[in-house]
Amino acid sequence: MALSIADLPKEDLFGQGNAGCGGCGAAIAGRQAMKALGSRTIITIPASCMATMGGSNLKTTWQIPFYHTLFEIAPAVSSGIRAALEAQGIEDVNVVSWAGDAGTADIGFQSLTGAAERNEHMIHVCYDNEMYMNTGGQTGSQTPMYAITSNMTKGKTIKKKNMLAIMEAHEIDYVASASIAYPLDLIEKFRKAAKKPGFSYIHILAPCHRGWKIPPERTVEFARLAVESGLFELYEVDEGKRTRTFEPPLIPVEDYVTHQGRFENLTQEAIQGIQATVNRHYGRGE
Ligand SMILES: Cc1ncc(C[n+]2csc(CCOP(=O)(O)OP(=O)(O)O)c2C)c(N)n1
Repeated sequence: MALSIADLPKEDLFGQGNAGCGGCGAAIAGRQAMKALGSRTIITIPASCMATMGGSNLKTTWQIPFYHTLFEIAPAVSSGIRAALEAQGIEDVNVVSWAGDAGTADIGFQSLTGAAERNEHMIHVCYDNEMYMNTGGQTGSQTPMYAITSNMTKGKTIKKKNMLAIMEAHEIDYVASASIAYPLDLIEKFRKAAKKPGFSYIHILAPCHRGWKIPPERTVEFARLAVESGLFELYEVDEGKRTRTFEPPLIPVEDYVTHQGRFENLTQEAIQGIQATVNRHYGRGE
């Protein structure tokens, strides 16, 4: 039977009193994921907004053990935590590394690919706000083409690197994309990942209103428009089997990119180019 909101635990293991901006997409992702992971979870977080907003020393927003790691090493630290649990015969704990797009796809990539290759018993989460937000919104490999950032003020000139495809190529137990606008889909995917004996990777689109230059109260709405337009596909690769988990209505990509300040330089020609790429991906006639 399909999961419903009523089935979810009432307790919030992350979220209350966090130091994030109002309307922070990453904080919403954390709150949703913890509904699936539960209290028997240890989380490692490298340098990022999420590490900062989670607190430090004795005051953390996480109601579970939370380890703030160096930028490059969250999956390596999680691997060590899993080894320590195994040495003690403890089997009922989820071990999670939770990083931003830079901590996943750029500066944290070497430890991620190593842990995935070893098929460590853990979940790596990328919350993707498509910029380096904690240091002022710089461009990274997950920034989409044309987006204006603090260091590319005319817009990025190269494409977003496809991290989901890269992780799929590791042939790990489970790979999934998720969006904070589809909480039940997201929670279902975390539940599946938590049951796997090896490595899982979940990539969550979590808009940042500061970087995207959108009103804070519209964070979830833009996370939804990204999916509805087909630009961010919701799918999973479970033991090698690929399934789309939501069929998007394919609204025009223009409805997603306009009203985001970061795309204010986008030309009609560029929008048509993006639309053609989406159409091709979904096999829609051009
Ligand atoms: C080795 C290293 N390089 C750079 C930094 C500075 N730094 C801290 S957080 C951050 C950006 C993190 O971006 P991302 O992982 O996308 O997470 P977000 O801040 O967007 O939540 C950078 C560059 C650092 N702490 N360590």
